[in-house]
Amino acid sequence: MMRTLLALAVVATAVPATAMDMEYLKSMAKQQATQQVESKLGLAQAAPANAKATIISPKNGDTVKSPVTVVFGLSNMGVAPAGVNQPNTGHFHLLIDEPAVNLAQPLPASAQVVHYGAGQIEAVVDLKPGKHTLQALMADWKHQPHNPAVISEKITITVK
Ligand SMILES: [Cu+2]
Repeated sequence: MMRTLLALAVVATAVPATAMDMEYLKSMAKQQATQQVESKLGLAQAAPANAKATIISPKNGDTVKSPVTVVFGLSNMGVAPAGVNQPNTGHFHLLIDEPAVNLAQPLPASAQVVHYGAGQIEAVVDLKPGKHTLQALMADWKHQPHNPAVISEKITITVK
């Protein structure tokens, strides 16, 4: 193992970095520095460009039976478990029946603000009969919504 590492280190230093590599390394360093500052100050992570959260299922207007399986969708960003500080990622939260949330603060956990901190992309929720609204909201490793918040359209469903 040690021998392999040494061999890799030699190869890495022997190959000169191309201009593109340098640009990549510089952007990575900048990203890491930004991330450290965000962590220290407890600031929201920047949302990746064009990041979009959706609820794939159920569909707006659907009539369903409880428990309801909710399938989340995400584009242009990744899913990471809570506690894992990785740029351009987050974990899903389900907002049930329009809870009041402050997007500038870490999200509280409640029956109406459900965290999927293991990185789940599907959830099963118990809902009472009647109309309910559902909305998916991403937040970073410290449960802080991104800036700007990556939040889905709000859907309304009826539970039989
Ligand atoms: Cu969370």
